[in-house]
Amino acid sequence: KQKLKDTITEEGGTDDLISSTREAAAIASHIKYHAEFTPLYSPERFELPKAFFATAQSVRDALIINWNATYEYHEKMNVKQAYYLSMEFLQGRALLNAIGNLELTGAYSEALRNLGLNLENVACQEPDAALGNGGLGRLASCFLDSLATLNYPAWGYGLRYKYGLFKQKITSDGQEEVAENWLEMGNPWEITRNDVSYPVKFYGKVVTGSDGRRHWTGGEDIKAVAYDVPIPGYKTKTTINLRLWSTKAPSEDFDLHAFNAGEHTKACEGQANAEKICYVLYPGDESVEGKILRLKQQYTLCSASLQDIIARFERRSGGHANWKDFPQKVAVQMNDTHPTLCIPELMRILIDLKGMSWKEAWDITQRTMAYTNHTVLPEALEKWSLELMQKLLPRHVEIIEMVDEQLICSIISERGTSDPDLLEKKLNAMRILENFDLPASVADIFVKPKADTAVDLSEELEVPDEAAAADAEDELEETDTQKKEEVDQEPVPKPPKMVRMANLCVAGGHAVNGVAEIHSEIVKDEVFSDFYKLWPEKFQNKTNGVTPRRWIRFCNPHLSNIITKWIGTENWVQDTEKLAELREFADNEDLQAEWTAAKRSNKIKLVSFLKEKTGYSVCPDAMFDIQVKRIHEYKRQLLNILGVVYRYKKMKEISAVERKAKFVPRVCVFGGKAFATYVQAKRIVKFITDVGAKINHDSDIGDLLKVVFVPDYNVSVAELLIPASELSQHISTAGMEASGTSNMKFAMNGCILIGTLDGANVEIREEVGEDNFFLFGAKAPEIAGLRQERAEGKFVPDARFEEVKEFVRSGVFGPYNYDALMGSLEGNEGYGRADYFLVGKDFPSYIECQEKVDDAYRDQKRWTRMSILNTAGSYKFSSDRTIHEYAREIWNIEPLELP
Ligand code: 4GP
Repeated sequence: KQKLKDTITEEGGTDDLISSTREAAAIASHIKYHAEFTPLYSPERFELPKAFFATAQSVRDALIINWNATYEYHEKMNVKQAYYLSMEFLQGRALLNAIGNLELTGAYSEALRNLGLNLENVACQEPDAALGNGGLGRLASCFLDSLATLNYPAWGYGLRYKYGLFKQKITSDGQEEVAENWLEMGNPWEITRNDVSYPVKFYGKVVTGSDGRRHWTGGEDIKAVAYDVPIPGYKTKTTINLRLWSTKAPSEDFDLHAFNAGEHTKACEGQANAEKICYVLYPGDESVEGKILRLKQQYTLCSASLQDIIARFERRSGGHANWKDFPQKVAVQMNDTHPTLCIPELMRILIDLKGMSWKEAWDITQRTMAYTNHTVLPEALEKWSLELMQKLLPRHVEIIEMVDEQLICSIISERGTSDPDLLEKKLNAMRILENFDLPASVADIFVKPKADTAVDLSEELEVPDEAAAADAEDELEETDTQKKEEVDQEPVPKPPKMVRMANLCVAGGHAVNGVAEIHSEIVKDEVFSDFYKLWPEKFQNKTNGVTPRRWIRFCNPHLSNIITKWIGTENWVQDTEKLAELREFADNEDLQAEWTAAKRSNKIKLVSFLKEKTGYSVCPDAMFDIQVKRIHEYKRQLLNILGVVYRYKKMKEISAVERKAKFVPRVCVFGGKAFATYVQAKRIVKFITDVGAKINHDSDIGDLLKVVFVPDYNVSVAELLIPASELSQHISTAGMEASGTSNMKFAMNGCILIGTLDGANVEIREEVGEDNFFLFGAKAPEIAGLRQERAEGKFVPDARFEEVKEFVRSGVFGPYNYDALMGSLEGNEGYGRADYFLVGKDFPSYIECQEKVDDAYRDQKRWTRMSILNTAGSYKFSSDRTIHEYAREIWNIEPLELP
């Protein structure tokens, strides 16, 4: 009886007891069947790893039924379908999510109990599918969940990396990266599709055939093989597909003669070459080999996916494809610039293989493609060396050159040629090809006039760069010959010719969107301001969202049940607007008591996790203050840890009694990975762990302050940390964080944010109310001026900032040399840009804001009210809302529910 009651509590629903018992019994026998017939482990032992595989296999069977039904129905109805192309999908674990979406959590829990196991322990066996790096990849995964839940005809396409994002180990030297072999024990969620594969070509040459078309021939061919991952929607049969490509050599590539002659490595070369394309996400690209590999990855994703999409389009058209209809049947979303090659690839297929004219092909391409920008960091706006691209993808470069030329014509016709300087500036900013002479056809109509007279431009035909060079020659003749010799001896090297992928995306698609309101404004006004003037109709905002299934319902069942009870329905999991109804109970003492109890139980769970992973014991009564995200200077983990150091220093300066009275006990948790070659980010990790090692062992401090760096932060760690968090930090330099999505997850779980007016923080604050958000720091429009001031040496640092740096330098935190870190905050010689991320500027307002946080936390009633209002105000940040917006405003697709 008790077991059945527990089942009901876990499901939060009112399942019929008898049918649920039957269901559990059926599931248990299904699991046992797989334990016996899926020979992953010794058949005698039914231990946790084996139990996980057997359980997953049984869930997969259920998914496959829905997945096939969805596919068949979409095929039959032949409706427009959206394709989300992304180099990253940060899926995390699938088991609890799948059974949750299938509404089988209670039944599985009971089935496993009947087999003597606990569902949570079984679920922990699953390795995270970490085919992503950060927010962009996790967003893609949230979108898949929403697309399925909302019954949209849509698929994801990505790459099946053999190794996930690295495993992060924390040693006395800081972060160490270890390969993450997530597929080692097999992946129960994927379906190998040896029947679905496409050739992908690299290198070779382009010739004009007797049919007048361009033919790309020779070179190196590999094969992209599909691996399908069913993605179930919540409370719906719709189960969509995430198709991941893996690369192989065509079978004829195996050199049997060489092998038999003992040349084993040579014989397998083709295979090794092909397979390495899908080894890792973002292989190091310092070397030419690394660059080639990345470009090969991008092209594999684009080429295989488009071939697949086109094959489906043709099949669904019953062999009478009307290509003009293609954009009415297909929408392709490019998640950041990594899938940009889709644009020239679609053009190539349409022109060279389907025989279309440039104009027709361009119209179809533009109407099909759309691009999402996820960052304003200039270093992240991809550029590829033209030379390299020309070797690897010669036909695509021809097409890109034509797109560039076409773009130049659009710019010229829009701007006119009356102000050539301005025009030249525009062209330099907007062209797809960088450091490139103007094409001859355009040089005919564009001429840079001498001086400032408005000459008739159409008369002069010289290419501007050459004209400039000639001017330089004239000048030289007037100066002394010695100088000329100097110049002759040391010609200024020409900057390399590059292809700007983002510009190609903007030109080749019909929509460009940012991921939060403030970011979309920056995209329009700064990143692509010239394009915005040219094509304002292309630019949109789509504020990010997160799936409430994974990010509250399943990761925080305790709080979810309370919400269901107070709102009176569980529908809020699909219709998050209902969360706003919690507002009216924010002061209710009963709700407050339940709310606090849920938070406490989540904190207690985290306490044991932290102990297990780091050895540190922390007190669940302290405030849990968490910052988890990729380690990056703009995200300013450094500001956070310097704030902690300042707090520690102040604690040490007073007596134990005063200390207790003045400070609220805190556990400061950090987590996140630094990109392997990002030296400064790795120094930050080292610094945080050193500070933790010192403070956590200081007996004066005890439970008043603890600093814990959680190693190997990933999706499943986030699922544990977020529900337990009370304060979370989103403190990027204003204007630099495109949106953030963990801020949404934290708010949803009743956590209060401290943050700058950046990314989605702005909108979160609007929704949860100013009083329920701790705001500090410079605002986005002030940043440029502040940087200028900083660079000119006019910045006067706050005494507290100087004090904290001095303290760090005094060696309290160990022998490691922090000069490079502290120096970056000052712009000392050799440390580059002076505090580009404005840590020094924001430090005083940050620590003052942290004092307000302490005050608020002392009043637990007020804090709990703030916490409830954060959950209530998070309703807007469901990825269901975001996906509806993409579907309506970019893709033009409709939901299609299975009968
Ligand atoms: C991230 C942004 O940094 C983050 O603000 C945003 O929420 C997320 O994309 C999803 O839109 N960018 C990346 C990246 O992950 O690699 O550029």
